[in-house]
Amino acid sequence: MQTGTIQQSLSGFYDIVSDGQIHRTRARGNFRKRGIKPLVGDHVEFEDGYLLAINPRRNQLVRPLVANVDAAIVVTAACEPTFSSNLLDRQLIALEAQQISPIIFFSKVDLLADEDLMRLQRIADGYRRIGYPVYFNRQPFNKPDLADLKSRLANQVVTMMGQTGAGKSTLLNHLAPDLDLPTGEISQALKRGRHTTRKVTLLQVGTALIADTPGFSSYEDFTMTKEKLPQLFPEMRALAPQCKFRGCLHLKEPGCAVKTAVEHGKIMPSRYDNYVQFQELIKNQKPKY
Ligand SMILES: Nc1nc2c(ncn2[C@@H]2O[C@H](COP(=O)(O)OP(=O)(O)OP(=O)(O)O)[C@@H](O)[C@H]2O)c(=O)[nH]1
Ligand SMILES: [Mg+2]
Ligand SMILES: [Zn+2]
Repeated sequence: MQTGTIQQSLSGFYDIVSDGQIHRTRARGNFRKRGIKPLVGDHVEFEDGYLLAINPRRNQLVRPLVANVDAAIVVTAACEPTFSSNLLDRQLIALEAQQISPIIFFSKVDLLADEDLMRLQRIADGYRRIGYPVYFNRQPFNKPDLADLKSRLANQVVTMMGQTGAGKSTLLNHLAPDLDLPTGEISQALKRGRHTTRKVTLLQVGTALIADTPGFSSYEDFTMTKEKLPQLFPEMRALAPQCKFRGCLHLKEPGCAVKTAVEHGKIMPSRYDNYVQFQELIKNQKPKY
């Protein structure tokens, strides 16, 4: 029996990395019977070309479909496609819910018009104040940023995350030029709604394992409860003990420290607006059986 990590899956086969070598395996039939799908990132046991067992997962994302990651690089286009704080916050809470550390990487800052640069810079600073590592630089893929990012990722399992065309594969190519991953044409990808990257694949980048992933055009993951949601916003989580009521949802309650912080400009209005919208979405969700 050998152990390893699933690197990619293609049409019923699972490639497993074990001691730097790749082994192509098939899943034993009873996984499907039990409704278990092996995922990229799974720690597994295998023997003679058969995947035999999956170890319990530390965490698991639905989009991208990947398991057991420490951190995620949320590649966020400053433009082309237009920046959306709502889409960014949806991804951040999905990561927070799985205890995956988000790293926000703004792409295409070089394409911003002068008048938009200041606005986006303020937004980037806002996320930095929350405590997230944020990369925002008008010189795309400059050496200091790449070196800083690489050292941050050392020895970690990481996933790329973000919209189609945001620049996930492009960033990976800058981190490790040998990868030579295919990248898309900006305008073309958006028009056809096509993904350049088609499947999740774990790649060795220095001492890190990083999953390149297909992008998405929208992001919906509201499986958390309304009580859990405020805990997925670090700046609200920090203030909640100062709210008058325990379990304050920061909506209509009096004496709410979060609402006061929004009024005083200490919490980004966009974050609070998105929070309120997400609460609404959770409330209106059809119950799943
Ligand atoms: N000017 C500029 N172009 C960028 C930047 N980042 C990415 N691009 C371009 O954006 C296009 C799309 O990049 P990709 O790396 O293919 O995007 P992706 O996120 O991997 O897309 P999917 O694989 O479809 O999910 C390519 O033409 C890149 O050259 C950037 O910072 N500045
Ligand atoms: Mg790609
Ligand atoms: Zn409150």
